[in-house]
Amino acid sequence: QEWEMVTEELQGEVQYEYAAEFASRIEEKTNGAITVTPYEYGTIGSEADQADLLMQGGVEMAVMSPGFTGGQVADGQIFSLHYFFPADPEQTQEVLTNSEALNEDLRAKYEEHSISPLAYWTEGAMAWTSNQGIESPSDWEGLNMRVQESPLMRETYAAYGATVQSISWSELYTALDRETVDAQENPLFFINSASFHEVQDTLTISNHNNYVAMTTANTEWYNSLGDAEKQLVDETVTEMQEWVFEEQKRQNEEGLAAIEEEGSTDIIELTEDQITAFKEKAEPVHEQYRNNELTEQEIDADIYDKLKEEIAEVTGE
Ligand code: 6CS
Repeated sequence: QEWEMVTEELQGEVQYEYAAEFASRIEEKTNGAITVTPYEYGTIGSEADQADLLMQGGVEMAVMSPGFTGGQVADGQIFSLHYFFPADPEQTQEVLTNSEALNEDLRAKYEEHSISPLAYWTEGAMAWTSNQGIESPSDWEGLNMRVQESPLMRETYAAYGATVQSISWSELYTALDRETVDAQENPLFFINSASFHEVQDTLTISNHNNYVAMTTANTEWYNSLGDAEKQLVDETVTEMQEWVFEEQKRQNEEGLAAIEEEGSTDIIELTEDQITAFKEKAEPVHEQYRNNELTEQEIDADIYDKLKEEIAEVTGE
Protein backbone atom coordinates (compact mmCIF):
# COMPACT_ATOMS: atom_id res chain seq x y z
CA GLN A 1 0.00 0.00 0.00
CA GLU A 2 1.04 3.57 -0.56
CA TRP A 3 -0.26 6.42 1.54
CA GLU A 4 0.31 10.10 0.79
CA MET A 5 0.79 12.72 3.50
CA VAL A 6 0.81 16.43 2.67
CA THR A 7 2.36 19.07 4.91
CA GLU A 8 2.28 22.87 5.01
CA GLU A 9 6.03 23.24 5.44
CA LEU A 10 9.30 22.67 3.58
CA GLN A 11 11.91 19.96 4.04
CA GLY A 12 13.85 20.57 7.24
CA GLU A 13 10.87 22.28 8.91
CA VAL A 14 8.87 20.64 11.72
CA GLN A 15 5.77 19.47 9.81
CA TYR A 16 7.73 17.95 6.94
CA GLU A 17 10.21 16.27 9.28
CA TYR A 18 7.25 14.90 11.23
CA ALA A 19 5.80 13.34 8.09
CA ALA A 20 9.21 11.93 7.09
CA GLU A 21 9.67 10.37 10.55
CA PHE A 22 6.12 8.99 10.50
CA ALA A 23 6.83 7.48 7.06
CA SER A 24 10.02 5.82 8.18
CA ARG A 25 8.38 4.34 11.29
CA ILE A 26 5.47 2.91 9.29
CA GLU A 27 7.77 1.44 6.67
CA GLU A 28 9.98 -0.11 9.31
CA LYS A 29 7.10 -1.58 11.28
CA THR A 30 5.54 -3.11 8.17
CA ASN A 31 8.85 -4.18 6.57
CA GLY A 32 8.02 -1.96 3.62
CA ALA A 33 4.54 -3.40 3.00
CA ILE A 34 3.17 0.11 3.56
CA THR A 35 5.01 3.15 2.26
CA VAL A 36 4.11 6.72 3.17
CA THR A 37 5.10 9.58 0.86
CA PRO A 38 5.52 12.93 2.60
CA TYR A 39 4.92 16.05 0.52
CA GLU A 40 6.52 19.35 1.31
CA TYR A 41 4.51 22.53 0.94
CA GLY A 42 4.15 23.95 -2.53
CA THR A 43 3.80 20.72 -4.49
CA ILE A 44 0.01 20.57 -4.20
CA GLY A 45 -1.32 24.11 -3.70
CA SER A 46 -2.07 26.45 -0.83
CA GLU A 47 -2.74 25.31 2.72
CA ALA A 48 -6.50 25.65 2.05
CA ASP A 49 -6.17 23.58 -1.19
CA GLN A 50 -4.42 20.86 0.78
CA ALA A 51 -7.17 20.83 3.39
CA ASP A 52 -9.75 20.45 0.58
CA LEU A 53 -7.74 17.61 -0.92
CA LEU A 54 -7.73 15.72 2.38
CA MET A 55 -11.47 16.29 2.88
CA GLN A 56 -12.14 14.88 -0.59
CA GLY A 57 -9.89 11.86 0.01
CA GLY A 58 -7.37 12.93 -2.64
CA VAL A 59 -4.66 12.16 -0.08
CA GLU A 60 -4.93 9.79 2.87
CA MET A 61 -3.21 11.95 5.47
CA ALA A 62 -2.12 15.53 6.14
CA VAL A 63 -0.36 17.64 8.70
CA MET A 64 -2.69 20.59 8.95
CA SER A 65 -3.02 23.82 10.95
CA PRO A 66 -6.54 24.39 12.34
CA GLY A 67 -6.23 28.02 11.23
CA PHE A 68 -6.85 27.16 7.59
CA THR A 69 -10.23 25.49 8.15
CA GLY A 70 -11.54 27.99 10.71
CA GLY A 71 -14.32 29.02 8.34
CA GLN A 72 -15.47 25.39 7.96
CA VAL A 73 -14.83 23.82 11.35
CA ALA A 74 -15.80 26.72 13.59
CA ASP A 75 -14.84 24.94 16.83
CA GLY A 76 -11.24 24.54 15.61
CA GLN A 77 -10.86 28.28 16.06
CA ILE A 78 -10.37 27.71 19.77
CA PHE A 79 -6.65 27.39 19.02
CA SER A 80 -6.51 31.05 18.02
CA LEU A 81 -7.56 32.49 21.39
CA HIS A 82 -4.72 34.42 23.02
CA TYR A 83 -3.48 33.58 26.52
CA PHE A 84 -5.91 30.64 26.73
CA PHE A 85 -3.62 27.59 26.44
CA PRO A 86 -0.65 27.47 28.85
CA ALA A 87 2.24 29.74 27.83
CA ASP A 88 4.67 26.87 28.50
CA PRO A 89 4.87 24.69 25.35
CA GLU A 90 5.44 21.59 27.49
CA GLN A 91 2.16 22.13 29.35
CA THR A 92 0.38 22.92 26.10
CA GLN A 93 1.69 19.67 24.62
CA GLU A 94 0.37 17.81 27.66
CA VAL A 95 -3.09 19.33 27.16
CA LEU A 96 -3.04 18.66 23.41
CA THR A 97 -2.04 15.03 23.96
CA ASN A 98 -4.47 14.14 26.74
CA SER A 99 -7.48 16.43 26.34
CA GLU A 100 -10.79 14.64 25.89
CA ALA A 101 -12.39 17.90 24.71
CA LEU A 102 -9.93 17.95 21.81
CA ASN A 103 -9.29 14.28 21.08
CA GLU A 104 -12.93 13.20 21.30
CA ASP A 105 -15.34 16.14 21.11
CA LEU A 106 -13.48 18.45 18.74
CA ARG A 107 -12.42 15.44 16.69
CA ALA A 108 -16.10 14.62 16.14
CA LYS A 109 -16.67 18.17 14.82
CA TYR A 110 -13.81 17.79 12.34
CA GLU A 111 -15.13 14.39 11.30
CA GLU A 112 -18.34 16.04 10.07
CA HIS A 113 -16.00 17.48 7.40
CA SER A 114 -14.15 14.21 6.74
CA ILE A 115 -11.08 15.32 8.69
CA SER A 116 -10.00 12.97 11.50
CA PRO A 117 -7.47 14.67 13.78
CA LEU A 118 -5.43 11.76 15.14
CA ALA A 119 -3.22 14.03 17.24
CA TYR A 120 -2.69 17.70 18.07
CA TRP A 121 0.81 18.96 18.83
CA THR A 122 2.63 22.23 19.27
CA GLU A 123 5.21 23.71 16.93
CA GLY A 124 6.26 26.11 19.68
CA ALA A 125 5.35 29.48 21.14
CA MET A 126 4.55 32.12 18.54
CA ALA A 127 6.24 35.51 18.40
CA TRP A 128 5.06 38.68 16.67
CA THR A 129 7.17 40.45 14.07
CA SER A 130 6.61 44.01 12.85
CA ASN A 131 8.51 47.18 12.00
CA GLN A 132 6.92 48.99 14.93
CA GLY A 133 8.08 47.05 17.97
CA ILE A 134 4.99 45.70 19.71
CA GLU A 135 5.19 46.18 23.47
CA SER A 136 1.65 47.20 24.43
CA PRO A 137 -1.81 46.56 22.96
CA SER A 138 -1.98 50.15 21.64
CA ASP A 139 1.07 49.44 19.44
CA TRP A 140 -1.31 47.35 17.31
CA GLU A 141 -3.49 50.31 16.41
CA GLY A 142 -3.39 50.94 12.67
CA LEU A 143 -1.42 47.77 11.92
CA ASN A 144 -2.63 45.27 9.36
CA MET A 145 -1.93 41.79 10.75
CA ARG A 146 -1.55 38.69 8.57
CA VAL A 147 -3.61 35.77 9.81
CA GLN A 148 -4.75 32.37 8.57
CA GLU A 149 -8.38 31.60 7.57
CA SER A 150 -9.95 31.85 11.00
CA PRO A 151 -12.69 34.47 11.55
CA LEU A 152 -11.89 34.49 15.26
CA MET A 153 -8.36 35.69 14.52
CA ARG A 154 -9.90 38.95 13.28
CA GLU A 155 -11.57 39.44 16.67
CA THR A 156 -8.49 38.56 18.71
CA TYR A 157 -6.46 41.21 16.87
CA ALA A 158 -9.34 43.67 16.69
CA ALA A 159 -9.34 43.59 20.51
CA TYR A 160 -5.88 45.20 20.34
CA GLY A 161 -6.95 47.67 17.62
CA ALA A 162 -5.42 45.96 14.56
CA THR A 163 -7.00 45.01 11.25
CA VAL A 164 -6.31 41.61 9.71
CA GLN A 165 -5.76 40.06 6.31
CA SER A 166 -5.82 36.32 5.52
CA ILE A 167 -3.07 35.14 3.17
CA SER A 168 -1.08 31.99 2.57
CA TRP A 169 2.37 31.92 4.12
CA SER A 170 3.87 31.55 0.65
CA GLU A 171 2.83 35.15 -0.09
CA LEU A 172 3.78 36.50 3.29
CA TYR A 173 7.44 37.46 2.75
CA THR A 174 6.53 39.65 -0.24
CA ALA A 175 3.50 41.12 1.55
CA LEU A 176 5.66 42.15 4.52
CA ASP A 177 8.37 43.46 2.23
CA ARG A 178 5.89 45.59 0.27
CA GLU A 179 4.12 46.55 3.50
CA THR A 180 0.70 45.38 2.31
CA VAL A 181 0.70 43.68 5.72
CA ASP A 182 2.58 45.05 8.71
CA ALA A 183 2.89 42.13 11.12
CA GLN A 184 2.64 38.36 11.47
CA GLU A 185 2.85 35.60 14.10
CA ASN A 186 4.77 32.35 13.90
CA PRO A 187 7.07 30.09 15.92
CA LEU A 188 10.73 31.17 15.94
CA PHE A 189 11.98 28.33 13.75
CA PHE A 190 9.52 29.30 11.03
CA ILE A 191 10.28 33.03 11.22
CA ASN A 192 13.92 32.13 10.71
CA SER A 193 13.49 29.58 7.93
CA ALA A 194 10.97 31.70 5.99
CA SER A 195 13.25 34.75 6.60
CA PHE A 196 10.38 36.98 7.73
CA HIS A 197 12.83 38.76 10.07
CA GLU A 198 14.72 40.01 6.99
CA VAL A 199 11.75 42.23 6.14
CA GLN A 200 10.70 43.13 9.70
CA ASP A 201 12.69 45.25 12.16
CA THR A 202 11.43 43.78 15.42
CA LEU A 203 10.42 40.49 17.00
CA THR A 204 8.31 40.36 20.16
CA ILE A 205 8.52 37.34 22.45
CA SER A 206 4.90 37.66 23.55
CA ASN A 207 3.94 34.16 24.70
CA HIS A 208 0.41 34.94 23.47
CA ASN A 209 -0.18 31.50 22.00
CA ASN A 210 1.43 28.26 20.93
CA TYR A 211 1.25 27.20 17.28
CA VAL A 212 -0.82 24.01 16.99
CA ALA A 213 -0.70 21.48 14.17
CA MET A 214 -2.79 18.34 13.71
CA THR A 215 -1.93 14.94 12.28
CA THR A 216 -5.04 14.20 10.24
CA ALA A 217 -6.50 11.42 8.13
CA ASN A 218 -9.39 11.47 5.70
CA THR A 219 -12.22 10.09 7.84
CA GLU A 220 -13.68 7.65 5.31
CA TRP A 221 -10.22 6.29 4.53
CA TYR A 222 -9.33 5.96 8.21
CA ASN A 223 -12.61 4.19 8.97
CA SER A 224 -12.02 1.76 6.10
CA LEU A 225 -8.69 0.58 7.57
CA GLY A 226 -8.56 -2.87 9.17
CA ASP A 227 -8.04 -3.07 12.94
CA ALA A 228 -4.33 -3.86 12.64
CA GLU A 229 -3.68 -0.91 10.31
CA LYS A 230 -5.70 1.45 12.45
CA GLN A 231 -3.73 0.33 15.49
CA LEU A 232 -0.46 0.82 13.59
CA VAL A 233 -1.41 4.39 12.66
CA ASP A 234 -2.74 5.26 16.12
CA GLU A 235 0.21 3.81 18.00
CA THR A 236 2.73 5.56 15.73
CA VAL A 237 0.96 8.90 16.06
CA THR A 238 0.94 8.48 19.87
CA GLU A 239 4.65 7.62 19.98
CA MET A 240 5.45 10.66 17.89
CA GLN A 241 4.06 13.18 20.38
CA GLU A 242 7.33 13.10 22.33
CA TRP A 243 9.46 13.02 19.21
CA VAL A 244 7.83 16.09 17.68
CA PHE A 245 8.02 17.98 20.96
CA GLU A 246 11.80 17.54 21.02
CA GLU A 247 12.07 18.34 17.30
CA GLN A 248 10.20 21.66 17.58
CA LYS A 249 12.14 22.56 20.72
CA ARG A 250 15.49 22.08 19.00
CA GLN A 251 14.35 23.90 15.86
CA ASN A 252 12.96 26.85 17.84
CA GLU A 253 16.14 27.18 19.91
CA GLU A 254 18.26 27.08 16.77
CA GLY A 255 15.93 29.53 15.00
CA LEU A 256 16.21 32.11 17.78
CA ALA A 257 19.99 31.70 17.93
CA ALA A 258 20.23 32.25 14.16
CA ILE A 259 18.09 35.41 14.29
CA GLU A 260 20.16 36.73 17.20
CA GLU A 261 23.39 35.96 15.41
CA GLU A 262 22.29 37.77 12.26
CA GLY A 263 21.83 40.81 14.46
CA SER A 264 19.47 42.88 12.29
CA THR A 265 16.31 42.22 14.34
CA ASP A 266 15.47 44.03 17.55
CA ILE A 267 14.26 41.30 19.95
CA ILE A 268 11.75 42.48 22.56
CA GLU A 269 10.84 40.18 25.43
CA LEU A 270 7.59 41.29 27.10
CA THR A 271 7.75 41.78 30.87
CA GLU A 272 5.11 40.27 33.16
CA ASP A 273 3.42 43.69 33.42
CA GLN A 274 3.33 44.08 29.65
CA ILE A 275 1.83 40.59 29.31
CA THR A 276 -0.83 41.54 31.86
CA ALA A 277 -1.86 44.47 29.66
CA PHE A 278 -2.32 42.11 26.68
CA LYS A 279 -4.24 39.60 28.80
CA GLU A 280 -6.67 42.31 29.89
CA LYS A 281 -7.59 42.86 26.25
CA ALA A 282 -7.48 39.20 25.19
CA GLU A 283 -9.42 37.55 28.01
CA PRO A 284 -12.84 39.15 27.32
CA VAL A 285 -12.58 37.62 23.83
CA HIS A 286 -12.52 34.13 25.41
CA GLU A 287 -15.95 34.57 26.97
CA GLN A 288 -17.37 36.28 23.88
CA TYR A 289 -16.20 33.33 21.81
CA ARG A 290 -17.67 30.87 24.32
CA ASN A 291 -20.99 32.71 24.30
CA ASN A 292 -21.18 32.68 20.51
CA GLU A 293 -21.00 36.45 20.23
CA LEU A 294 -18.14 36.57 17.76
CA THR A 295 -18.36 34.09 14.94
CA GLU A 296 -21.16 33.61 12.46
CA GLN A 297 -21.07 29.84 12.83
CA GLU A 298 -22.18 28.38 16.18
CA ILE A 299 -19.46 26.94 18.37
CA ASP A 300 -20.02 24.33 21.06
CA ALA A 301 -19.60 25.99 24.47
CA ASP A 302 -19.23 22.54 26.12
CA ILE A 303 -15.94 21.99 24.29
CA TYR A 304 -14.70 25.36 25.54
CA ASP A 305 -15.77 24.68 29.13
CA LYS A 306 -14.30 21.17 29.23
CA LEU A 307 -11.02 22.29 27.67
CA LYS A 308 -10.74 25.20 30.08
CA GLU A 309 -11.03 22.78 33.00
CA GLU A 310 -8.48 20.42 31.47
CA ILE A 311 -6.06 23.34 31.03
CA ALA A 312 -6.57 24.40 34.65
CA GLU A 313 -5.76 20.85 35.79
CA VAL A 314 -2.44 20.98 33.95
CA THR A 315 -1.42 24.50 35.02
CA GLY A 316 -2.77 24.13 38.56
CA GLU A 317 -4.43 27.56 38.26
O1 6CS B 1 2.09 30.87 9.03
C1 6CS B 1 1.70 29.89 8.41
O2 6CS B 1 0.67 29.88 7.78
C2 6CS B 1 2.57 28.64 8.43
N1 6CS B 1 3.25 28.53 9.70
C3 6CS B 1 3.71 27.41 10.12
C4 6CS B 1 4.49 27.31 11.38
N2 6CS B 1 3.48 26.26 9.48
C5 6CS B 1 2.70 26.18 8.27
C6 6CS B 1 1.79 27.37 8.14
O3 6CS B 1 1.17 27.39 6.90
